[in-house]
Formats: sequence, C-alpha cells, structure tokens
Amino acid sequence: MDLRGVEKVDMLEQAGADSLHVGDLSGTDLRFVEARISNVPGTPMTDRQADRVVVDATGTADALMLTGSAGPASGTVTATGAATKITLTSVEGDQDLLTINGLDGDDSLDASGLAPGIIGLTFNE
Ligand SMILES: [Ca+2]
Ligand SMILES: [Ca+2]
Repeated sequence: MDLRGVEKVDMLEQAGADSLHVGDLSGTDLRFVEARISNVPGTPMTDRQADRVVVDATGTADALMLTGSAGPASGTVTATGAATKITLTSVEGDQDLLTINGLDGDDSLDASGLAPGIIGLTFNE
C-alpha cells in the first residue's frame, strides 16, 4: 500500500478474532489510523473474540502515551507519540490485546491515562 499523501486511514475490522499490525509509519504522510476492532457490523454488539493489535513505533527514541476510556459496551484506546496517532474503538477489555513495539532508541510508554481493564497491554521497549 503506497501511503504517500494519505493522512488518515479508517479500518473496519470484521467480526471474529482479527489481527491488525500497524508498522512504523514515520516515512509516510499518514498521521491518523482508526480501527474499530470488535464491532459486529450492523449491530451494537461486540464480537467476544480476542482481537490483536500490534503497533510499531519508530527506530528513534519515542515518548509514547496511551489514553483510554470505557464505554457502556466497549472502550476506546488512543496511542500517541510515534509518527501516527492510532485510535482503537470498540475495544473489549477482557478480550482484546494491544502490543506496542518501541523498536530502536530509548523508548518510554506512559499508560497512566489508560484505565485498568480497557485492553490487554504489552510493551516491548
Ligand atoms: Ca474483540
Ligand atoms: Ca523507538
């Protein structure tokens, strides 16, 4: 996918256990990625499946920040600090998993704005 000139991508995951990998986008013009990871299309329901999202930061020092909040049926998680802002919606805190790879550089992750139980989090510094 050639992303030059593209600044925002909306991704709609389908019902079922999905995996989404957002690579290091620092060489592109992409600034926003949004993905609804657990919604069942056409319904207000979530899929009750373990969706996995992997986000790669950049090859230099990243000061990453995660924020999140729980809604009535699902939560929202936003990751900032790398080249691209990533927003996940329709997140099932007891099912879905987020892995952040800092890659090279002296990376840090501030998850103090992420309430417990919003998403299963792994940070590979
Ligand atoms: Ca799910
Ligand atoms: Ca890094």
